[in-house]
Amino acid sequence: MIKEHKPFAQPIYVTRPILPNLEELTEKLKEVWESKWLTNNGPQHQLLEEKLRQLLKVPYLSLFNNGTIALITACQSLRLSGDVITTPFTFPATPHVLSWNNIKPIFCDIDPNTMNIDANKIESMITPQTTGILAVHVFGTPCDVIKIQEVADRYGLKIIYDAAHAFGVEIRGEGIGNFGDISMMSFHATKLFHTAEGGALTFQDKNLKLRIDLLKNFGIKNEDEVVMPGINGKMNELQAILGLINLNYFEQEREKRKLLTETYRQCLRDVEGVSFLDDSPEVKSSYQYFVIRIHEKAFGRSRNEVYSEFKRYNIFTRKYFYPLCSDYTCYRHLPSSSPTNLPVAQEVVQQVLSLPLYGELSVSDVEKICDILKSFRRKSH
Ligand code: T4K
Repeated sequence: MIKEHKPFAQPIYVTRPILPNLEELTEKLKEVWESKWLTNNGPQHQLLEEKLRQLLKVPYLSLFNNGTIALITACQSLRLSGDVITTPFTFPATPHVLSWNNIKPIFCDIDPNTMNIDANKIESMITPQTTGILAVHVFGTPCDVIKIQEVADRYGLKIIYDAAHAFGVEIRGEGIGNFGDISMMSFHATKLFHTAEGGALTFQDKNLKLRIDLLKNFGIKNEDEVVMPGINGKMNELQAILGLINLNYFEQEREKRKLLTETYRQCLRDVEGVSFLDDSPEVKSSYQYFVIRIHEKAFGRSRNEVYSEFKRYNIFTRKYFYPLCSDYTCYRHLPSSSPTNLPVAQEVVQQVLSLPLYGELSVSDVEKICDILKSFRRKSH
């Protein structure tokens, strides 16, 4: 007999931010109040920058007011122009930062397993106009960084990684921010580690640090010189203290999410028509999202039906990242947006569903979500 499930009493969202103890925050706020220094490379900003640099095991790091401005600045700092090859399966910010730099996004199909840009297909998209690759470690799963580097080296292309979801990810002990020319991490409230809004660029090159820090502060070198057309990308002191405090909480949050992810996998492993990625032994994960794919034929219900049905139980999953960026009105006219160029992405985008994942959930909440999901399944006759 199928057990009837009651809806959750409170809405269950796809994610919830870690929130520090208010007294702890007030203590830090007092420090900022006393200093009367609120932004423009203040002491809290400097401290957070250094702490993150060490934590993420990168030689250079620059903080930003959000991840999108950080990515826009990354393109500027590498002087990208013309065409840049990217993935259609991502958040709107990824192709938009190219447009804001007058660069044409060229959409390349994705890998059917990782859902990241298919490194084997990048080469066929390269033309004389191509200046770089903007790849995304989608849901925190690392791209094929070795193959992408090989292609980039062969054609003299720059690589930017959108590592918005990959805070604290390591590949064989190496911080993910060390691959490519620049990586961007987002510290938005929905991320494992956050500063409400915020982000950072990580990179290897000392000269890039100077250039990026100028670019994020209007290009002001000193009181007498403005040396380039910069932007206002500065993280303020209030964001920085939130980050400094959240550094004390995020590892605990990651551990909780790991446990919940393992629970999801255990409960859903044998459900026909549902698939998901397992951890790789070489990768330390961010547990940023738990994403399943619904295979309509085998599950008997479509992803859209599952998404709607969940709402009846007060569960608000997300169809990250539907629609494909190549289907947005601003990009669908591009030749690379043609569905025939992106068959894998077109299929995957109809299957994906991000299930709730955050430390406040209990193991039994996750078990209940899985039981509810299983109850949606229609067996074929
Ligand atoms: N590249 C990639 C690959 C990205 O995913 C993102 C951002 C970026 C670049 C750009 O980085 P930022 O410029 O944002 O730093 C959210 C986030 O706003 C966005 O940062 C994130 N990716 C994206 C995947 O998710 P929405 O439109 O889905 O957010 P929203 O408001 O619907 O929130 C989702 C759920 O989170 C809510 O249902 C409840 C919960 N929530 C949200 C907020 C804002 C909270 O509990 N508290 C909160 O304060 O985009």
